Amino acid sequence: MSTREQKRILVTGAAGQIGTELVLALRERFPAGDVVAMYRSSPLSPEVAAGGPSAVGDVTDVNAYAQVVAEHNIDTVYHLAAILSVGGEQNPTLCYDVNLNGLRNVLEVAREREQRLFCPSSIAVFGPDTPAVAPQDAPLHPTTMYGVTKVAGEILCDYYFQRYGVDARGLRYPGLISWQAPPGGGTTDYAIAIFHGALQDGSYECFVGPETRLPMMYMQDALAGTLDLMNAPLKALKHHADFNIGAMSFSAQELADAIAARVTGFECRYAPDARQAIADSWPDAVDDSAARDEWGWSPRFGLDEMVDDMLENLRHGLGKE
Ligand code: NAD
Ligand code: AKB
Repeated sequence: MSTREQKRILVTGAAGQIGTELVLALRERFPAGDVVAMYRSSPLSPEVAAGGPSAVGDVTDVNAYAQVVAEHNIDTVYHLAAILSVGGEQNPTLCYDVNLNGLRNVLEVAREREQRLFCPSSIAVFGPDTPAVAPQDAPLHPTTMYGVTKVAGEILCDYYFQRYGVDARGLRYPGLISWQAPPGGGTTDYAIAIFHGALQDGSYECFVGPETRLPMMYMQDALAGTLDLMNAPLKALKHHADFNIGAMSFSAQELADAIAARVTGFECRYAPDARQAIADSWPDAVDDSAARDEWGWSPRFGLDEMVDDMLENLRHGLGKE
């Protein structure tokens, strides 16, 4: 049960990797006409565009954003618009502007209109001094601008909750693996591109080394966790915008081996580039006991289940069944 009735929902960043699927999941759960997909320049997927209302908007323009919210009488916001880790190192100023000034605009409108808010964080909040299994409450010393904005974003959400009572919640997603929409410029994108390489070319050149181990999650689990956190009673939560959630942890080599066991002749080569340093600054896995204790987090997909499902869906899309 929801803690408050959700009347009209806005998803920012609705053309992105998560937004494309979250909009569809929300439209299954709530009347499709009440879920508004907001995008900026990248187009919405045909399914999202055809399945309910949409709006063009830029979260760094507070007046234009507030107008979208007012026009659609928005009650709950899933704020996914962001610049990810690789894009953030290419343009740190843009990353700061979208991820922090944009979030502040979203929080200000949430405060004025008493909205509920979901704002994802990331394993990018952690830095090289984090233990291999990242604790829930650890010192946060990221080395990317993306990570800096995610740490500050968590703190900003907590500030708006403590000071103004804005019910802002968030998860530190691991690298998310999915097949419906392409990833948006992250360090963990190799764990998706490797599937496309395997099915299209029979090979993949991986931009991190074989020993690189990171926390990862299949999109179906990420969507379920997002909706479950938003449905949790507020009084059950001790944390708000900074929950670790884990599902699986594997090295690039282990992923390549799992694919090779299912795609005859697949070969993975390794050519680490600048993204290796970002991957090396993140933990191998996370301790998600707070999410399990406070709102019942429990993932369904491990490495084998994820690889089977990815290959089945991508083969279907490519007509290679
Ligand atoms: P994405 O890059 O695929 O999508 C982000 C969307 O935001 C894009 O469609 C982009 O056009 C839009 N956008 C950028 N600037 C904007 C602006 N100024 N105004 C409005 N829209 C703008 O990202 P994603 O993977 O869907 O990630 C969504 C959220 O989840 C982000 O906060 C990200 O940090 C977080 N996250 C994602 C992952 C992952 O593996 N995908 C992991 C951890 C955290
Ligand atoms: C990225 O690699 O930038 C994202 C993330 C883990 O936040 N996928």
